[in-house]
Amino acid sequence: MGQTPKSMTIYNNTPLMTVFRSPQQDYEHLCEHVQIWDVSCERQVEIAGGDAVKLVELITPRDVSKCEIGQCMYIPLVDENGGIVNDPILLRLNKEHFWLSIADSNVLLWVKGIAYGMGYRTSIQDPDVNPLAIQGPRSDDLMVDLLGENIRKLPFFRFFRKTLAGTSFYIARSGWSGQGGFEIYLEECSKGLDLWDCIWDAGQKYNIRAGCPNSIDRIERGLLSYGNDMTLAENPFVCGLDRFISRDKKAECMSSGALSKAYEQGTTHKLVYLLIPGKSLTPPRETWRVSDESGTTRGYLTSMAYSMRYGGNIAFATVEAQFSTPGQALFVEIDSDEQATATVLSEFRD
Ligand code: THG
Repeated sequence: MGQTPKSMTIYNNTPLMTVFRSPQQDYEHLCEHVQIWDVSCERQVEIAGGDAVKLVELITPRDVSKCEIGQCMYIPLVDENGGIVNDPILLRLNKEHFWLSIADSNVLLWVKGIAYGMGYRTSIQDPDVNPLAIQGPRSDDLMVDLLGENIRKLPFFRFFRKTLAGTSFYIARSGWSGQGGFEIYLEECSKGLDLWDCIWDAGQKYNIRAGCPNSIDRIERGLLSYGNDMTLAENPFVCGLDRFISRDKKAECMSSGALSKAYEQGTTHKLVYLLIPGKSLTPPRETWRVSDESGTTRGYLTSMAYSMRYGGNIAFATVEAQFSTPGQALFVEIDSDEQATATVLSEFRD
């Protein structure tokens, strides 16, 4: 049971719904009630074995030794040149057993190749795990009804094991929205429909709807989308991910040389948060140029949505660093004969 989506995309070779009613209607419902999202496209890359810690430390500039069993950690993966490979959530299931819950790029083969090349003792697989997100302000009430009062005490980015609808799973307080909620990592795929129906029925009293990551909500919340707001061509300093780079990390990391250099040199570009006041603009099919007063190209939009809260279109854009100061006026080239004025609200998360 549920509703029919209006549009979808493909993410990690898996369908992902993008709109159910309209971005605005989906957003309003998400901010007030509770939604159930099929986010099985968030594939898991399982890393286990004696060298699992070494391998995870090698591929991220974050200090993974601080990650406890039962904890999630947002760990940008960075290559030897400083480029961002993916931005997964790491789940530490056990001392030498991890899942990387990945964004849309091929991490499995990247990690397998590195482990083989390094001669590490690891087992790396794509387990049949399908995440399901429960998001929105009534998520806690709904999950308390289903799993008991102690779920309320689950801290952000922690998980524990629970059973529902005849299947056991990890449930974490996480999710790709600004409205709070949980993610269930379903391992028994055959139990998926029963689990969905069980949550759906209990959710009726909270006005539950089927939903999906919402563009307005995620841009307002400042959640970056891999492949759009950051790619292999950007390093974490460009994208405001500085706080996920440990400067005192003890373990070997393949990006540390490139990132130290990038830090000293400073970046030529910065990801910024832009406000484009006025009417709701249709998100571009092709990349929209960002220019200065003279019409010279200074960067590109990477994501955009219309936000009632901001009374205009909010966007991420990668622009030349000297144009990234808050208050900077810029122009978005919508068409050869149409321009919109824009203002830099802030450097992303700086
Ligand atoms: N959940 C799961 N897997 C995922 C995503 C998810 N894989 C793909 C994609 N989303 C990965 N990207 C992100 C980006 C941001 C966050 C989570 C996944 C996030 N960030 C918090 C923030 O920015 O406020 C907290 C980051 C922190 O401070 O540690 O939640 O959503 N399973």
